[in-house]
Amino acid sequence: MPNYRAPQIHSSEITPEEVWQSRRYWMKAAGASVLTGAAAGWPSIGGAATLPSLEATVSKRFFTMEPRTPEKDAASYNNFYEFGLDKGDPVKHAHRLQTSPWKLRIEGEVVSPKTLDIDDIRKLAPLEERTLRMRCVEGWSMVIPWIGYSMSELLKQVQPTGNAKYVEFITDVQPKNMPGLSSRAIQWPYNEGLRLDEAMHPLTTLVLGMYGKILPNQNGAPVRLMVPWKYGFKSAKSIVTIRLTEKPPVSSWMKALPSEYGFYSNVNPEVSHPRWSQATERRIGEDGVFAPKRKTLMFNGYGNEVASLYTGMDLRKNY
Ligand SMILES: Nc1nc2c(c(=O)[nH]1)N[C@H]1C(S)=C(S)[C@@H](COP(=O)(O)O)O[C@H]1N2
Ligand SMILES: [Mo]
Repeated sequence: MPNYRAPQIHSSEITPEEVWQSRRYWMKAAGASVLTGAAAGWPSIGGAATLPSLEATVSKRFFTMEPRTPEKDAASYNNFYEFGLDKGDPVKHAHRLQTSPWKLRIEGEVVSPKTLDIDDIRKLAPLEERTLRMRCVEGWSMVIPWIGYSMSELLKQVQPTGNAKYVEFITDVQPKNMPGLSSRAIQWPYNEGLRLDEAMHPLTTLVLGMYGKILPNQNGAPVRLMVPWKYGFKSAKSIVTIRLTEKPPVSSWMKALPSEYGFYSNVNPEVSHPRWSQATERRIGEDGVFAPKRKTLMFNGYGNEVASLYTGMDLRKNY
């Protein structure tokens, strides 16, 4: 049942598309299983063909009453620096990403390292549709119906050793296909890290699809991470290696701008980025440029679930 308190939404803010989306949502919640995809397709973006459907059960635990971000916004306003620095670059260039065959290697401090292909990953646990908020450190947010399952399902399979304290996520590098690699803004491959208990938290999701279909390339096909209580950059796209380690991994963003990006990167309206406030956000597809900004919630509104991970920690120091 709805366990996330949604900020009040005025009916005047809800567009017909969102009304339709939420009606569709309730119908699905009643019917439990979804197979959307082609039937619900949007006009193709960047000439991309409609993506194959991905069947999933609507999660009763991970959803929100807030309207979903229109699919076309979620699939065309992106950060994926491997394909360029502008929000419109990934949708323009990510069709060049080679997603098949794809191998995901899970290694490091584990009893049984594994190399899985996408079929193995899809079959590893039942796929769920989880509608989660995503808050980018730049001050915008979205509500996206992701398809996947808890990262813990995957990590259990490889059995972390007693030395495993952290998990590193490493993105693919395809020099011929990624025009953004010429930028020296960050070090490639793009990498991110979590503490093992954060990675094992049920909200930490291994994502294979969104909006009833497999992931569009620009959203991190064929497999990405989604950690909804942290800033969006923690959710690495197009992952090829998951490495369990004893020492905290140093992410691309920590290397590039250590005073701005720390290891934790929990959404926290009380701790400003050195160059801007994090107190408010603009919901893409809903809040116009002139609309009053909405308040950002501690842990992006997932505090009931995750605050206990940080008991006793100074979240100003551990930013
Ligand atoms: N490999 C890789 N993963 C990445 C990024 C990136 O540039 N490269 N950008 C991050 C940032 S800053 C955000 S906000 C989210 C955006 O995800 P979306 O485009 O699916 O909304 O992806 C994250 N994952
Ligand atoms: Mo971001």
